[in-house]
Amino acid sequence: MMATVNRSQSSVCWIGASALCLGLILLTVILVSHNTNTISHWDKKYANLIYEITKSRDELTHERDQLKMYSSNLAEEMEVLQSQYDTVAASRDKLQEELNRLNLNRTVLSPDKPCRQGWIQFNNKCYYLSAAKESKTWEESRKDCQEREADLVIITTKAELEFVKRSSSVTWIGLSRGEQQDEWKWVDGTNLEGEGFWEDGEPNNNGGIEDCVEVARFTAAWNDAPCNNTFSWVCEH
Ligand code: MMA
Ligand code: CA
Repeated sequence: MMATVNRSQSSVCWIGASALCLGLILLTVILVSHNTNTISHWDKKYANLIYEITKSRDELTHERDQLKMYSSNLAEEMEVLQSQYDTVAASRDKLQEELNRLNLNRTVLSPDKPCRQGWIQFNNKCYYLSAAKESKTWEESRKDCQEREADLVIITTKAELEFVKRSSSVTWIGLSRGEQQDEWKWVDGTNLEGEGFWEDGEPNNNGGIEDCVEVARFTAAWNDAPCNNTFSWVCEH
C-alpha cells in the first residue's frame, strides 16, 4: 500500500516537472521568435525609410539641376532684355530731346516776350548763346544756328559786339572771307561795310588759312582765324 502511494506520488512529480520544462521551452521559443520578428520588422522599416530618403534626394538633385538650368537661361534672357532696354532708353532720350526742340519752336511769341525759351532778347533781336562746354567749327556753328531757324550773329554796333563777347571763351560770328582776299561777307550775303571792329593788327590771315571771324574773349574785337578751330558761337534771329 505504501509502495503504491509512493509510486503514484513520484509519477505526479515527474509529470509536473515535465510540464514545467515544456512550459519553459515553449516560453523560450515564443520569446525568441517574437524577438526575431521584432528585429526583422525594424529592419524592413529602416530599409523603407532609406529607400524613401534616397528617392527624395535623387528627386531634389534633379530639381536642383533643372533650377540651375532655368537660372542660367534667365540670366541670358535678362542680358538680352537689358540691351533691348538700353536701346529703347536711348531712343526715348532722343525723342525727348526732339520733343523739347519742337516745344521750343512752338512757344507762342508776343510783343512783350518776343524770344523763344532759351533765347535772350537784346535791342529787338533774339540771341542764342551756345552752352559753355560746347565748341564747334565755324561751319558746324552755322549749321547749329540754321537748325534753330536762325544764323550766326551779324554784328552792327559796338553794343552788340559787347553783348556777344563771351567772358570764358572765343566766339564765332557770322563773318567770313569773301571771293576777294580783302573782302568780308556776312552770313546774309551782304559785304562788310566800313571799318568793322577788328583787333589791332587784324585781320592778318596768319599762315594764310584764316577765313573766319571770331570775337576774342578779352578784347571784344574781331580776329580772323582758321575756320576749323572750334569755339563757342552765338546765333541771332
Ligand atoms: C595770334 C594772332 C592772330 C591769329 C592767331 C591764330 C593769338 O593770336 O596772330 O591774328 O589769328 O594767333 O592762333
Ligand atoms: Ca588773325
